[in-house]
Amino acid sequence: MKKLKKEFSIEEYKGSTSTLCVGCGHNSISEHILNACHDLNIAPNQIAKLSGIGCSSKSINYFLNQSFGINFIHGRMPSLATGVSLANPNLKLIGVSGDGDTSNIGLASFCHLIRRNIPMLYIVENNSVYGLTKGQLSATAYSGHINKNKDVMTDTPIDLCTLAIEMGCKFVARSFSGDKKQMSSLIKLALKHNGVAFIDVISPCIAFANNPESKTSHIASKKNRINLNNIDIVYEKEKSSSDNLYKDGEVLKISISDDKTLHLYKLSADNHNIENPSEATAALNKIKQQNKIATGLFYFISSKTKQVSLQKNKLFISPPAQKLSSNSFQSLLSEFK
Ligand SMILES: Cc1ncc(C[n+]2csc(CCOP(=O)(O)OP(=O)(O)O)c2C)c(N)n1
Ligand code: SF4
Ligand SMILES: [Mg+2]
Repeated sequence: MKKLKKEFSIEEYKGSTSTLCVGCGHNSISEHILNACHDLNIAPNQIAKLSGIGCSSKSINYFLNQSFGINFIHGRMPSLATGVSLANPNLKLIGVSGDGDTSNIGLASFCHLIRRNIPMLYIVENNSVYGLTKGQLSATAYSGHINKNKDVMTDTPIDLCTLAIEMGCKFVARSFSGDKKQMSSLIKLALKHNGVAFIDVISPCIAFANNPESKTSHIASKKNRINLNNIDIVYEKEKSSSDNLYKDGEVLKISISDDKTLHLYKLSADNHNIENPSEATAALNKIKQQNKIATGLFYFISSKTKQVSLQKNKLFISPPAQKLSSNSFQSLLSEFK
């Protein structure tokens, strides 16, 4: 992708020092997010980071310290995002959630966010366990997955990607926390998308799900992964740096704005058409039946204009709040102590 003249240094995108376990996949994802924002030259004060509860949700503290940030209640980040989007539609929203936060306690909120197509990047840092509360299995754990505590997943797992496609999400992808190149391209494309851009990221929990029987350990995630495609965002007048990289596959070109085109490189010629939701779902199910994990951009419909489907006339919009003085704010807070 074309190098933009940077207005902000990389330091201005950094966050606090991570308190997560060393080697946790979530730490790598924080790095990918901050690097993508720096590459795209987005002003840090034009970004709002939103999350729920969990190690993954804590991670918004470890990037973009100069951006707005709210750590909300468990599973309700989508509701928060809906409110923030209405209050200030000009902010870029980055939501970070966990598999438990999204697929268990917050499943309904997730579905409604997609129905409303709130413009935001929605990342699930998926380790198939509740890391923060010591590794219980979450609803995304693959069939037969066993965590460190030797709990076995016997229930039907929820695949957040097929669910997102079914709910009408027009940007659905999966990647692996250790794949810097793919994560970088997906996040950059997602930050330009006018609607929910959902990325399910396999992010190994080294404390509770990195055992040999785990399907999302560092080793298993790499071994079981089938990557369907790679993407590149290309300026119209520029020749793609990776034009000849994937000689065996097809290249699909999708216009994403007046001057940019998405180049999608299929890694096998018979891989599905990413603009067809039924083909995308069928491809994911086929790979799941092989006990493998599909990654790549699964479904994408370019939307050049904002398409928020929130029916503003049906919502009660309160008049602008009066700004409280510092003293009044302190006295209000003291009432709740
Ligand atoms: C209403 C409510 N129920 C349960 C909890 C306890 N709790 C905190 S985090 C968490 C699960 C987090 O798992 P996940 O979203 O996968 O994040 P991870 O820690 O794995 O990154 C649970 C059950 C809570 N904080 N609030
Ligand atoms: S417990 Fe797991 S998810 Fe939480 S910080 Fe440690 S490795 Fe990451
Ligand atoms: Mg988890």
